[in-house]
Amino acid sequence: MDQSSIGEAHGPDAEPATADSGRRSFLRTSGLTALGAMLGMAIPFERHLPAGLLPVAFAQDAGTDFMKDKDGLTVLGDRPLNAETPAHLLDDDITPYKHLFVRMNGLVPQTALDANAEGWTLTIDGEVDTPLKLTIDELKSRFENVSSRLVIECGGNGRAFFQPGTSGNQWTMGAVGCPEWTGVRLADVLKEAGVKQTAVYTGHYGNDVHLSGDTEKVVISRGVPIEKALEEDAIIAWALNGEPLPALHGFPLRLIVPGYPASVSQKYLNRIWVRDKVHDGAKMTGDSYRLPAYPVAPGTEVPEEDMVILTEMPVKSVVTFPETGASVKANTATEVRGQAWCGKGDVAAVHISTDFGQTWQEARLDPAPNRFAWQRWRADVTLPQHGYYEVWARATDGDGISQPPLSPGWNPRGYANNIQHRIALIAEA
Ligand SMILES: Nc1nc2c(c(=O)[nH]1)N[C@H]1C(S)=C(S)[C@@H](COP(=O)(O)O)O[C@H]1N2
Ligand SMILES: [Mo]
Repeated sequence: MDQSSIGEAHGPDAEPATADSGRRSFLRTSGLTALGAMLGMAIPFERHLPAGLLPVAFAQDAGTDFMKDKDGLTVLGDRPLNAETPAHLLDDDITPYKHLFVRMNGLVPQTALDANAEGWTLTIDGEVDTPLKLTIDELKSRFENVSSRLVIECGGNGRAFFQPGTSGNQWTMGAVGCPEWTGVRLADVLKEAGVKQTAVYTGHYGNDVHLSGDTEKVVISRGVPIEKALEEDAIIAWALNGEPLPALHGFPLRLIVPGYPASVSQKYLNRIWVRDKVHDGAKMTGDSYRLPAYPVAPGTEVPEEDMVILTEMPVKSVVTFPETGASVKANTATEVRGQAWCGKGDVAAVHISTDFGQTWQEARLDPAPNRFAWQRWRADVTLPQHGYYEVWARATDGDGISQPPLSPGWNPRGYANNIQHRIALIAEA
């Protein structure tokens, strides 16, 4: 890691380095400091470590082992680590670990790197009758265990297609996946704590490390309206496809709140704070995960007070087979297939076009195995003569709203782009 870059501002959300806060000084006198705790050992000379300077032991980039069990992902950045999945690698009904996109806002915590869940607890506090502090064993034994396939999609998926461009990771179509998650229902745990009448929102916390290395700074802390949290789909998960959560995906616990941008699906989860107002944690305010309250012309500067929180993600689909650029035989039926999903739950229909949107053919759409899983669609296409074609896919939700051929709803930070996915197909004579 380049020492000179340590502690630099990272993107629009970065905060200036701060001097020691009271809590940090307290931790310093209590033996193992927070930084030391993350390293798993004392740092005897920590008092000489300039504020905000990150121990090189925390160096994390794509050059390390992080991506070694990932397969075919496109790395967009290595600090923080972000990688998306090419559409043709999203063909599985259950996304395997190796093909699941990675979105880190900070650094993977040492506990996850060590797969060390010893003493891990999840605190539920705030507007509840009985605050809870649960070990993972207690979570597993006191609540019904559930497994479901739930889509997670980054709010910025599709950002790369906005014109003019907006800042942030230039995700194309691949910041999405649908693994099977195992855990307990968030609603069951909240009910056990007893949600008070005054509860308005949840606030989620994890133990990942801010890019500055400053342990006082929260990497990301988002939340959802309490009504959403009390729906039965959201889960507090400890397993992905039957295995303990991998380090990159939130070991040992994470939230999966389907339908909303995946930024609410807190990894490394150790606290859910039930708030009596809209949560105001890191990346809940300003332009983060917010959209203008009204349509704006592309490029418009929108006053902060006119921005509203992005909640339900729009209906969307990907073509997962064939791979873009593939050759097929003209005048012969060829299977085209993909996945479709929607922040409201189920998808109503998928149509495809091979003539740049002039005509549309309805695809066969499988029912979802559970709400908020993506749905397989298939269609047989016959291309009339040799030459260049495109397959465009268009999913429609239960309210008749479907994907547009151009990026809809330009917004300053490039969220919620559900533009139709297009692949190229070459028909050979
Ligand atoms: N603790 C923590 N949770 C987090 C994040 C993070 O940086 N830290 N990133 C969020 C965002 S923006 C996304 S898109 C998803 C990505 O989940 P994945 O990396 O498991 O695919 O995790 C969310 N949960
Ligand atoms: Mo995200």
